[in-house]
Amino acid sequence: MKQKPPKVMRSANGRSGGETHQTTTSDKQALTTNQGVPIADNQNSLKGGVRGPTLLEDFVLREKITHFDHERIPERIVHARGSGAHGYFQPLKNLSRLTRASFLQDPSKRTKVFVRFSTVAGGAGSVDTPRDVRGFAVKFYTDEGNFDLVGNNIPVFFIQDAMKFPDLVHSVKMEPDRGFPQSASAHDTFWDFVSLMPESMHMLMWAMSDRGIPRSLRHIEGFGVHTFRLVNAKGVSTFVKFHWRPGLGMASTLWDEAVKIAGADPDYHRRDLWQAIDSGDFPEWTLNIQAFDQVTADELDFDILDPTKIIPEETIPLTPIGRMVLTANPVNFFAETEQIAFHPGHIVPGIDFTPDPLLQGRLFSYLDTQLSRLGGPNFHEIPINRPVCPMRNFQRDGHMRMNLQPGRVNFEPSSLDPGSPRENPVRGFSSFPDPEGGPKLRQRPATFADHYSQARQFWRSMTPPEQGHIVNAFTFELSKVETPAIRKRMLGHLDLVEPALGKRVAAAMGMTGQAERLMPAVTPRDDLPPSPALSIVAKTLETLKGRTVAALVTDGSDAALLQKVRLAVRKEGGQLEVVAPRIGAPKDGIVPDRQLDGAPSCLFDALVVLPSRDGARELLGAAAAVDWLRDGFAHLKAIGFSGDAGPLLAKAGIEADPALGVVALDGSRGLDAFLAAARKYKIWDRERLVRPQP
Ligand code: HDE
Repeated sequence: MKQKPPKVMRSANGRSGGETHQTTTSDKQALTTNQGVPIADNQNSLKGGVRGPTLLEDFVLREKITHFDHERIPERIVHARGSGAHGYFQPLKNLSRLTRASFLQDPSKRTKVFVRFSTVAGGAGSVDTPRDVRGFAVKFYTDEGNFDLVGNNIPVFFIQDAMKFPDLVHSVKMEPDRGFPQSASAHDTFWDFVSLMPESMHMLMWAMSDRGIPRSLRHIEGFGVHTFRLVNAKGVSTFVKFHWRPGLGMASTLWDEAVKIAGADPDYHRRDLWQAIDSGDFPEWTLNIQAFDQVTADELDFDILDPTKIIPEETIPLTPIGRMVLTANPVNFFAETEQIAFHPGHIVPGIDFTPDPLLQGRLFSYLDTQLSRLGGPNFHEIPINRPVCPMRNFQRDGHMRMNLQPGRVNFEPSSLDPGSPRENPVRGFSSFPDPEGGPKLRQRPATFADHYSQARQFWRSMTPPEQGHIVNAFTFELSKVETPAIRKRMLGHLDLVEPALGKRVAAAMGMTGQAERLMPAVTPRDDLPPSPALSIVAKTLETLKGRTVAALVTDGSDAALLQKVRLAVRKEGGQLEVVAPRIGAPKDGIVPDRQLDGAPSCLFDALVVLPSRDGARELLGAAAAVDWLRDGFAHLKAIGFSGDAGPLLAKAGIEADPALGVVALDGSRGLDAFLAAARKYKIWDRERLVRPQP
C-alpha cells in the first residue's frame, strides 16, 4: 500500500520544524567539517527522498560518525581511572649543592606542572573510592626538558623485580574467565598471588591500612618509591627518596563510608578536586627529600635498591625543597588527562636513576605503553606532552607527525647546515657513572630477603583505631576469598608480621588455629622502633579547611542559626552545604544545595541537623533522614543539632554527648563545641560503640 507522505514543516535552512536550535550566519561561529567546510544542517542526514535511504555521498555524516567510532584509545592497563590538574612548582631554596636540575636552582622561579592522580586496578569508568593504591604522577615542564615523577600514595611496592609486574596486575584485575570483580583486590586470584610472594607483605600492610581509602585526592601523600640520585654540577651524586606532603594534612574514610560513597557519588574524588580548584581553593603539597650518601646507605639494615622498604623519617628526616600548587582544571579531559604520557625515563640533567630492578623495568615499560595507547612515536607532540623548552633532533616522520621540520639535514654529523642541532657535553644529560656491575645472572640480592621486619614496624606504628581498621580490612578481603588454603596461607604470613594481627584476623573469620606455618627466609626483627610518621590519625590536622559541613534543614528551619553556622565554618576555610527534603523549595531565605535522597551523610565531613519542630516530625518517617544521622554517627562525624532535632536523634538512637562529638548548638558555647569536634574530623572515642573489635 502506498503510504501517504508525512507532513514535514521546513524552516528556511531546511530543518524539520519545531526546533529551537540556534543557527548562525557569522563565519566566526560557523560549525564546520574537519576540512573547514561550513555545515548547513547538523540535524539530518542526506537522504534520497524524505523517507528514502541515506546516501553514501553524505560526507558530513560519514566524517562525523567515523570520528566518533574512533573516539576511544586503549585505556591504561593500570591506573586507568584518573583525574588531572595544572599547576606550578616552586623550589623553597637553591639546591645547587645537591643537583644541577635547572628547576631546582632559583626560589623565585615557577615551573609548570600537570598532575594526574589515579586508582590502579579499576577501568577508566570505575568508581573513585575502592580500596586501592593511588597513583600520584607529576610532569614538570622544566626549561631543560620534562621531568616526570611517577609515584604512588604508598612509599613501597608489592614486588621487587619488574619481572613480576604482569603477574601482579593480572592477579588483581578482574578474573579473566568471569570479568569480575572490577576494581577490587578482594578475590582469590589476588590473594593467591600475594600469599605466594612474601615480598608483598609490607605493601599489603599499607594497602589494608587507611591509606587505601583516602578522604580525597587533596588529602594524600605521594612518594617516588624508588631511590633516585641527585647529581650536582661537579658530578657528585646524592641518593634521594621523594615525598609529597599535602597542605591539608592526610585524612581517610572508613571502609563502610568508602563503600557507601561509591554508590552515592562514584566521582567523589574527581568532583572534589575539580570543585576545589574551580572555586579557587587551590590544593598544595610540599616536595621533600630524604637525602643521603653511600656511607649512610651502607649503614642501613636494608638495601636502598629494594622498593619494598622505606627509610623511616626518624632515621633520615625529610627536607622540604619545594611547593606545588594546583591552580587550574583541565580544559578538556581527553586531550589532557587522558593523553598525558608519563614515563619515569623522562628525566632531566641533575637527576638520575639507581639500579632498583623495579625502576629499571619501568624505564622500558612506559615508553612502550605510550606507543600502543597514543598510536605511535610522536606522542610528545600532543600539547599536554610537549616540552616547553626548545626541542630539536633528527627524529623524523612517523604516525601523526605535527611539526614541520624544514631543511635538508636530517642527520648528524653534518656540515651542510651549521645551524643544525649539536650535542652539548656541558649542558647535556650525562649518566652518573654508577660503579655497580658484575656477572650476567637472574638472581635476587640476598639483601632483599627480609620481608617481614618493616611490615611489623608499620603495624606497631599505627594507633589502636588504625590497627583495628587493618584487622577489619584483612578480614573483609580474606573472607571474600573462596579457597580456604589461600586464607590459611595468608594467616600464616600475618602471624609472621605480628602474632597479634594474625590472631585477630583469624578470630574474626572464625579460623583460629588454622594458619599455615610458614618459614621466613630471614627471621623478622623485633627491635625496630615504631615510626609515628607512618600514622594518619596521629598526623591529622585539626582544621575545617578543605572540609564540608552539611546542614539538614526543613521548612521552618532557623535561618539565622544556619547563617551563623555557615559563617563560622567559612571563617575556618570550610564550606557548608544545605541538604533539604526537596531541592526546589527555597523557604525563609534558605536555599538548598542538595536533595536529601541524593545526599547521604557519607558525602560530608561533619553534620548539623536543624529541622523545625514540624520538619523533624515529617523526617521521622523518612529512612533517608534517619540513615543520614545513623551513618553520620557510625562514620564518627561531629554532629551539631538544634533543639527541635531531638526526636530525630532519638529515632536514630543517638544521644547528645559532647565528649563523643554530638553537640547541642543552642546556648552560648554550642557552636564552638561543635566546631572543635568537627575540626578533629573523626571522633575516634566513638568507634568502640559502633565497631567492636575482634
Ligand atoms: Fe606503573 N605503569 N609500573 N608504577 N604507574 C603505568 O604506564 C609499570 C609502578 C604508576 O597517571 C603504565 O602510561 C611497571 C610503581 C603511575 O598516567 C605502565 C611497573 C609505581 C601510573 C606501567 C610499574 C608506579 C603508572 C600504564 C613495575 C610507583 C599512572 C599506563 C616494574 C612508583 C601514570 C602508563 C598516569 C602507569 C608499568 C610499577 C606508578 C604499564 C612495568 C612502583 C602513577 O607503563
